[in-house]
Amino acid sequence: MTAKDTSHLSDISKSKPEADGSFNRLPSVFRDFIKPGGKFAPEKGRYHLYVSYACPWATRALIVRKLKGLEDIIPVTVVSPRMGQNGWPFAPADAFPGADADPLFGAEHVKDLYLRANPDYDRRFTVPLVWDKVHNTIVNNESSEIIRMFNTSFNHLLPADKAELDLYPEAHRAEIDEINEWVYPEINNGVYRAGFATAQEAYEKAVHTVFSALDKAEKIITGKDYIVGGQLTEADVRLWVTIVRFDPVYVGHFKCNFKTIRNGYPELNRWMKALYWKNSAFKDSTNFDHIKTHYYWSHPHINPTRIVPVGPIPNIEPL
Ligand SMILES: N[C@@H](CCC(=O)N[C@@H](CS)C(=O)NCC(=O)O)C(=O)O
Repeated sequence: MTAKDTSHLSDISKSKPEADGSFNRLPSVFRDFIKPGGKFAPEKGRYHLYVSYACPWATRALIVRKLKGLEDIIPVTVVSPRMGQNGWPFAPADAFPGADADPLFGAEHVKDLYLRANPDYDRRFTVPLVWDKVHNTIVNNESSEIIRMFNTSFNHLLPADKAELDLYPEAHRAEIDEINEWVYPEINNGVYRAGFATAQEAYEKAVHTVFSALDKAEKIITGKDYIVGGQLTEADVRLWVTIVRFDPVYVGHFKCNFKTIRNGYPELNRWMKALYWKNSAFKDSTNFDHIKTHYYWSHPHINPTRIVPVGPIPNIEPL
C-alpha cells in the first residue's frame, strides 16, 4: 500500500493564494478544551505540547506554559525549524541544534501526528498542538485557546503564586478582546499577508495595514509596561511574539520595511526588550536561530537561495 500523498497540505510552497493574490489562514480544527470534569481532564503528564521555536503562534503557548509554571505538568517537544515538503520535521528527520525527536511515537514529521489523530485530516499540519495520551488524539491546535487552557485549567495542580497569575483577568477581558481583535489580523497575521501576497496590490494593502496597526500599538504602549490594566496579560504575549520577530525576519523576508522596531518604534522596542531581558519566560522561549532559519529556509517561493541573513546585529538590542 502506498502512503497517501499529502504534499499539497504539507508543502507551504504549494499552498494556493486567493484569486486576488492575498493569503488566507484557515481556522484550526481540533478545538476541544482541557477542563476539570470534562472528557479532557487536567492531569500531570497526560498532555504533550508540540511546538516550533520559529512559529509565533507556538511561542505564545511556550511563553504561557513557562509563565504558569507548567513545565513539569505538560512536557514539550520542539521541531526542527526547516519546514520542507513534508512540513515540520522532528530531529531524526532533520537534525538541528535545539530540535527534539518525538518521544511519544517516534514520528518523523508533525503531519504523522495529525494523520494518527485523524487519517482523513485535510487541513494544514500546524504547530502548536496539544496531544492527549489517554484518548490518543489532538486536543487542540489553536494557540489562542491553548493559552486560555494553560491559564486556568491546571491551576489546582500549581503552587499558589502560579495559580494566581491570571493572563485573562475578568476585569480586563473586554479590553483584551478588543485589542486581540485587531492585533491578530493586522499585526500577527498581517505580516504573513504582506509576505505571502503574490500580487503587488495585495502586498501593498497588507503592508500599509501592518504599519498603521503598529502606529496604533506604539501609542497604546507609550509610557506603560503592559498593554492592558497595568499588568501582564495575554494581550502582551500575543503582540510580543510578532514584535520580537519583526526586525530579524519580517522587515526583510516579508517586506515589512517602512521602519524597523528598533529605529521606528521606540516605545514598542522598550516594552519588547523589557519583557525579553527581565522575564525568562519570554527569553527562554525565543530562539533566533530557529526563527531566522525557519522563515528564510522554508519559503523557497519567497527566498529561493535559502540564504539566511546574518543581521540584524544584535537580533534584539540590550536594555
Ligand atoms: N491558528 C493557528 C495557526 C498556527 C500556524 O499557522 N502555525 C504555522 C507556523 S507559524 C504552521 O505550523 N504552519 C505549517 C503549515 O502551514 O504547513 C494557531 O494560532 O495556533
